[in-house]
Amino acid sequence: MPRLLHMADVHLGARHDDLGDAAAKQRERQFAAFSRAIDAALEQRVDVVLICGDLFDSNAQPRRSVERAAGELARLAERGVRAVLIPGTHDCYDPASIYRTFDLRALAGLPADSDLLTVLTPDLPSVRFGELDMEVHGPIFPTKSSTRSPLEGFRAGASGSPAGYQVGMIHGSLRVEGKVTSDDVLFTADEVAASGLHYLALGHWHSLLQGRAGGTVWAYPGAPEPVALDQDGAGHVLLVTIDGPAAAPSVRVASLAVGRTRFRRLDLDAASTASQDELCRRLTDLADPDLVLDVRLLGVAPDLLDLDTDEVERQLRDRFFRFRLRDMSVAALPDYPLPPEGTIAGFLTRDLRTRIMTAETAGTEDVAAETREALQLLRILLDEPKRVTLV
Ligand SMILES: [Mn+2]
Repeated sequence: MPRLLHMADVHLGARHDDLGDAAAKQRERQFAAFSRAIDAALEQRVDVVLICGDLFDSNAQPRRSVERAAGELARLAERGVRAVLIPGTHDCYDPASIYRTFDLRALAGLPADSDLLTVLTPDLPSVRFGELDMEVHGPIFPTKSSTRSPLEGFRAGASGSPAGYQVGMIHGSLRVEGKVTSDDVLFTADEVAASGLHYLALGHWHSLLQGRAGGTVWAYPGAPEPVALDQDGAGHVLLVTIDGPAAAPSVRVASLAVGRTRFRRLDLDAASTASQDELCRRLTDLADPDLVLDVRLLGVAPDLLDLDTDEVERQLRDRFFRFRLRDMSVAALPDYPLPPEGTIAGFLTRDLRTRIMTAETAGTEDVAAETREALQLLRILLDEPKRVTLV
């Protein structure tokens, strides 16, 4: 009964150009998640760890970073846990591949013939662990992308080797009609169903997803720690248990959380927001250095709510791992007596109101919101011109 820990898309050494000063911090968080994944493998006493591509964010990494990663893999080897890696798209097996430049097995202190650490390549597309009655296949291309499916003509167990548990590793996209139709490496559910694999360990998508095609269970664990801040399905590795006779085993997949970053989307009603200060106080109560908080202000904003979202973001930035505020509220319609008809103000107010109603009826909400704002601005210009600065 082999037990596997499946991870992918760790992206060690990611540059995070968009994060500025926080980039180094995020790289350390990613390494820490990798380290926790190794801890989890040891705690769970798995037999094999599968790393399905993009362990490194690029093929150009300093030697000390590769040594540090190899040090983590050595912790598995010391306890007799095997690891199998495949190159991905970021660390692809092109002529400059990090897996050609560095010998991970040697860096992990293992002899050249050790089966404790294996990098699958076009020259070594599969490895067999007799003790576990298991074969691991990695149909790898020597290029970043391919027009051919990695599963084209593939059939596990057809190589004449003794049958056993059949596991595949691919870094690429499962074709989903209408959703995923082009990518660097693409394969179909039909090909998965015909693969003869019992479990297909996938990488490339950064959020957790699993499914079944024919007799094959497939899963993407997602990134152990989010690589970009919109990857709210990231933060996991998978524990895979293959049970029963090798001819028709059952496969169980469970996720383990290893990432620290958490995500929360919060929709607030603008109508119940008294002032910017009050909003800041309310959000400060949620302060958490591991939280990515994405706030949307919706509904109808009171006339007197004067909000500077950039300023709120500046004030709250240090209280969260990442904080974003989007003001998607619309301005209130006038609830005061309209200026008399026949005056310019009266004509403009009525004209704008009609346009708002027309836009709302037609469902063009962006036009309606913009016109509401124009109407609100008109009222302020007429009543409190000193509040308005024209730039
Ligand atoms: Mn990736």
